[in-house]
Amino acid sequence: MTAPKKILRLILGDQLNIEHSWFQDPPARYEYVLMEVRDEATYVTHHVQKILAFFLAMRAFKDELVEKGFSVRYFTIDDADNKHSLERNVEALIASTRYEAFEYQQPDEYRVVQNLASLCKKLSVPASMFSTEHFLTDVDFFKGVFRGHKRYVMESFYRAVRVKYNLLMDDGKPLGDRWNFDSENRKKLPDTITPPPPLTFPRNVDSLLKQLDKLKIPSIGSCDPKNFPWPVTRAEALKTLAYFCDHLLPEFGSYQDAMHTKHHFLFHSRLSFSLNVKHISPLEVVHAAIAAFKKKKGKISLPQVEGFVRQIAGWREFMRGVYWAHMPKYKTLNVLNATRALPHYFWDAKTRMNCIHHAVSQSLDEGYAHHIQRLMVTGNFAILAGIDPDHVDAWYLGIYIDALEWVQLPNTRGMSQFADGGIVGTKPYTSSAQYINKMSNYCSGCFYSFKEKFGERGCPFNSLYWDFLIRHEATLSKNPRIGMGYQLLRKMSDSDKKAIMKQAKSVLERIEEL
Ligand code: FAD
Ligand code: DLZ
Ligand code: SF4
Repeated sequence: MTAPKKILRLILGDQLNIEHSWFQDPPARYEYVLMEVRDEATYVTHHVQKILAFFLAMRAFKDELVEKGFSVRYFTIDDADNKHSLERNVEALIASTRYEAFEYQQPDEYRVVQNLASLCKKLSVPASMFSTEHFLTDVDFFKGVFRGHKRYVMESFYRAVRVKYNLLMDDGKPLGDRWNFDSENRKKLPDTITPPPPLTFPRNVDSLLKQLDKLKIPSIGSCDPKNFPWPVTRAEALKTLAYFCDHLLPEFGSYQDAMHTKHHFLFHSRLSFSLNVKHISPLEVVHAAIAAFKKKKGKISLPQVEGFVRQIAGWREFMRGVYWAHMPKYKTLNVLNATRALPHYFWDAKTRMNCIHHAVSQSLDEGYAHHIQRLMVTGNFAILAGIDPDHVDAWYLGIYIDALEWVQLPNTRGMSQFADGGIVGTKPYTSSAQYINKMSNYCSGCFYSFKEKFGERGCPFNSLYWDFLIRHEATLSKNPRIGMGYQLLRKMSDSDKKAIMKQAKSVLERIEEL
């Protein structure tokens, strides 16, 4: 007697959600498939720790499913039958006639949605798509918030999410009678404070590293083979969340914008990979933080927890809304017509600009930099220098452990590079050395002087900042959010402006030598 046909269910590398309702269904009817494939491992040059993190997390998820009695087909990267693309592997499995239907969860990336939709048209069995049951909001919610509005404002969206989920609310009003505590959350790290060490999960990854090497999977960055640090299971993600609530949340908001040469993680949660692969849900993360705040009143203040909830319930969901509202066009936007290539120090950190040196070398060593390093150091330099947003995107999408296009693209092309002309943010996030010096200890150890614009030691950020405003005056001068910059520029004499433009030109001519 032939075995009854099963339903084939695909699980992508960023769909490792054991709480999904799929796993309440009777195991005997389904076969789950996960696959390590060259297409996903090479569509951009990823950081080696990112490839390791995805493969380790997928392997651990497979083990968990098998332990729970589910039937799983797992393609390892060196599997002889592996066709190295999601679609080709599914096609081959379906061709075996062992399955009566194909099911998958909605991918987060436009590219994968399109590929799977075309695959389904070719299959000989019925196919259906399911929700990932992960996010707090969907496309309709995003559209609903902004219906009738000329532009998106993150703050309005965030407030709507707070109300919808009753997060930090008090009888219909925001707790503490304020929605936003940003102004209290912008401190430099004083010498007297040492942030707690990050919670890590040391693993020996020597054999997997050797395998990637043997298979010639390209990568950037480094990894200590004996000490792969990131959480790659739900249990580890939950430990990271608990550690955050106990040790880091009390100072999270205050120092969320601070940067330091010695303390890379400061009070940040390091939860982005776990969230993005769906080991943990945004709702359980914000609920855990709010519960810690309620339990430890006095130790954790409202601005700390509000700052954290804003990142997850606000920015993360908002960015996803923008991505789906504007893809595929978003990926081509370049309103500032930036065309320059990324200089070599984005790949080797060899530059006398101490801020870039630290932000890049840390990213190469750890696959991580926090929000302000990404926005106000590397991103700031890229927009000021007029780097092509395609190059900037590829760098960000490759280098960070948490980088997936749906969240990387609006952050990079939108918020950081203003290549979308202001869809995500109301103004370009640019600054001179003044801001970097205010928020970090980078400038004190730098070859360049944060106070100078000119000469050999003039900080490149200074001349580039003013030159950027001059270059883009036609596009940006009417923007009220950067009115201050243009007011100062108007007071500048023509000869000062000429000197700045001359200095910026020379900086850009020497961009590879800075
Ligand atoms: P925390 O500071 O502890 O914040 C908590 C959580 O809030 C994060 O884990 C993340 O899920 C969420 N969050 C915070 N800021 C944002 C934001 N702007 N957009 C979306 N979620 C946010 N985040 C990614 O997950 N993937 C990316 O590819 C990515 N690329 C970025 C590129 C640029 C240019 C910038 C400026 C930001 C980018 N971010 C990205 C957002 C942010 O930098 C990271 O989420 C954060 O640094 C991850 O570290 P953490 O978990 O310690 O975050
Ligand atoms: C990032 C990544 C990598 C490096 N490798 C794989 C893989 O081999 N198999 C897989 O299913 N997913 C991988 N991923 C994550 C995918 O890029 C992600 O699941 C899709 O882009 C959908 O967001
Ligand atoms: Fe960066 Fe300029 Fe400060 Fe040096 S002086 S660390 S280049 S901002």
